[in-house]
Amino acid sequence: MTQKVILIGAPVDTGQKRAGCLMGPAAYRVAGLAEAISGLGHQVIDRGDVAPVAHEPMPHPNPAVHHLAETVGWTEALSQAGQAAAAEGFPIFLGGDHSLSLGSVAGVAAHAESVGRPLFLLWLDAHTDFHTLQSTQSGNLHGTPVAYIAGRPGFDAFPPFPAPVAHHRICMLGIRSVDDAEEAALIPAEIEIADMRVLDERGIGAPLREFLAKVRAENGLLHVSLDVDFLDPSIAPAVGTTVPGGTTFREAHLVMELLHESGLVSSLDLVELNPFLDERGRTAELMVDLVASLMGRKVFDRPTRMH
Ligand code: 4U7
Ligand code: MN
Ligand code: MN
Ligand code: MN
Repeated sequence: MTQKVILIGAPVDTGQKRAGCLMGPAAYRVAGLAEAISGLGHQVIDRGDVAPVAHEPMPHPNPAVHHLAETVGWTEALSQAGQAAAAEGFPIFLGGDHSLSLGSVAGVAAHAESVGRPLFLLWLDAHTDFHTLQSTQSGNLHGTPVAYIAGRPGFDAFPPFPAPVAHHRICMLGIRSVDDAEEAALIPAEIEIADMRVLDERGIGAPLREFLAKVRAENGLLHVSLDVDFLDPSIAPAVGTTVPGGTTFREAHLVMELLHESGLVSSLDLVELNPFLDERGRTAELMVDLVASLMGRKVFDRPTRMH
């Protein structure tokens, strides 16, 4: 299927403390993201970079929390851009750190609600990003988006999340770093967590196929959030939060190929790329190649097989 792909630059750098993610959108453009997608026959529109809504500083009872006002401003701006783009085509958000997903997913959730379809979320990450503003110890808001999306309390400074995503509609792959407070909140939740131990034992295809079957059964929209640290740092060094033991080149491509075959993905975040930490652009190029697989590039162009 030919898509109308809308690129939305989100140079967000305030959700963590290591400067550089603001160069992410530029690095994806230099690495040829638009050309890779249009080369597969899709239409590509680059909307340029979004700017955050300005706010006065917002103090928070948790003294670790930083850049709250900036993050709220990004959330508002990206939610608006995301809702409009989702109504028109297939948005790809070029990050920017993972706090951008507070806004991108709010936008696509508002769109899903307006068309009366349930939103599903596939979180490809080393981390669960399930902190509330009360529970985060680092105060880095890139560790909080899934909590906001799932409707956890404590996000009073933010716009109310439109139609929070039900736990059974969330799946996480690649997880290998979970803080105690996140674990305590996740244990009773029915969020599907295929951590690295599960992927070692079952492979990455089986849990993903199970989740895709759920999306299909409910005629859902599917948002995919790809954090660079989903990948093993040996192949993707350009990220501030490296965690050893990540997914391999082929595991990551297989995820993208299965997602393409499913035809279910409706929006995508590319987050946490820090080009300042890259080696000759290799991480940016790998991310572009993964997007190409998601958009239909094949190793060998055999007729699609279902398993
Ligand atoms: B990312 C962390 F403590 N949990 O809260 C935190 F381990 O978007 C990391 O997934 C969060 O990269 C990582 O700071 C956020 C930490
Ligand atoms: Mn993340
Ligand atoms: Mn992460
Ligand atoms: Mn639940």
